[in-house]
Amino acid sequence: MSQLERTFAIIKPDAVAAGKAGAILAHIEKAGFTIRAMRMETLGKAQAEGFYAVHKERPFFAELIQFMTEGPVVLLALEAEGAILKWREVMGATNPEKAADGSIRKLFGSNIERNATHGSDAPETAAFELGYFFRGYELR
Ligand code: 3AN
Repeated sequence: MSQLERTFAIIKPDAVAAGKAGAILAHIEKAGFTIRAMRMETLGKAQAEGFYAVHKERPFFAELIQFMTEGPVVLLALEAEGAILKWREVMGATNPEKAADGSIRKLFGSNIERNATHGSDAPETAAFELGYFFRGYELR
């Protein structure tokens, strides 16, 4: 039996700066997610580095941190049955060129780095990422 689940999402600086946050939120709700928590802020360097700590050895790490701190993002807790996998599908592949037609990254992403949205990739990362940005009382 499928179960209600929560995942963590970010509308990244490229999409917010392009004025696409509203369209992406509409897409999220149309896809059947409930928005359980939401906040807009500009991430600091240490905050972004902590969030992406698993990628710190990757060659693109410094560039990724620069990008993620360049302007405001929208932080989201999304709920649905099978939310983690479902949100990965709705977003599409990391590289917008390879993302399925109609997916958020295909519609709103520019390249593999500036790809409009983030989504947790597993239950453990969803728990870490939700807890990293939201307080317990915000997630009731
Ligand atoms: P996803 O966000 O689809 O889980 P990850 O976890 O491989 O993808 O990458 C995390 C983030 O790092 C991506 N959302 C993207 O912004 C950036 N990224 C991934 N691969 C590259 C790359 N080859 N060059 C630049 N940035 C990248």
